[in-house]
Amino acid sequence: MTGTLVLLRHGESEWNKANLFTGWVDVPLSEKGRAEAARGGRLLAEHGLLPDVSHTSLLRRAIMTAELALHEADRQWIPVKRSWRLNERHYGALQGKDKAATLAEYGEEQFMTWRRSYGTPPPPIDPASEFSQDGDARYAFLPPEVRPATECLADVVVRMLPYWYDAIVPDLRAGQTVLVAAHGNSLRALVKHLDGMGEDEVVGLNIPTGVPLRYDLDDDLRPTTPGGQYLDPEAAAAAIEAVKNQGKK
Ligand code: DG2
Repeated sequence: MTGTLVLLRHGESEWNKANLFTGWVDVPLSEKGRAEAARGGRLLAEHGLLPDVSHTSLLRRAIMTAELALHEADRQWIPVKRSWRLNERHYGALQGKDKAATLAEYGEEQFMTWRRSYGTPPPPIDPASEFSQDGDARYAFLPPEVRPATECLADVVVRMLPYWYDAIVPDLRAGQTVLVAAHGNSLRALVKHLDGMGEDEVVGLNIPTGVPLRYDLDDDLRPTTPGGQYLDPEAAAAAIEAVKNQGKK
């Protein structure tokens, strides 16, 4: 029997709060984000959705979210696997930039193309930028041609899917409840794949911070409920609106 998949975008980070493009910059959770992560864990416990294994990115906002949620659900002891393939989309030269200032400077169309288009990446980051990950020890194992300097969502799908098939699917096939704690855009890439969404459709998809999204999958790994089920649909709807409107404050 195929196990249950639970997707969890990390709680609000310090840079979500400050309205800055983050990408691969390794920022911590805000206090609100820590509370969101803990609440996510309580929701898991309340719904009897107790993870057997957890997968995160290499970024502390996802790592901490999984830890806080699992602590709250009394499952801090389960195995944790981490991969750069679950990292947030690399936001290129936008990393560290203010979303509202970027919107004002480039206009709504360009801003939304960079944020949500499937195939257009932002300009690449200058390796000398303080927000570049060049020289970051955690990516030293990646050959230079694989290490991104910017990514569009299509690029994220390509680098995320091998991890889905090689690491997450085997856990699901073993009948486990699998928690994937990751990011707005790496989860958009996964949801696009799971729900078989078209490139135009995924433009309108936003993932809220800190609300677990449950997917039950059939033997062909297709969702039995398309779009999955948020454990707190009201909180998810409010948080989705907040993500949509980023840059407009
Ligand atoms: C946000 C997503 O990523 O931003 O990189 O700024 O989920 O890791 O906080 P996250 C970022 P948007 O694409 O929604 O602007």
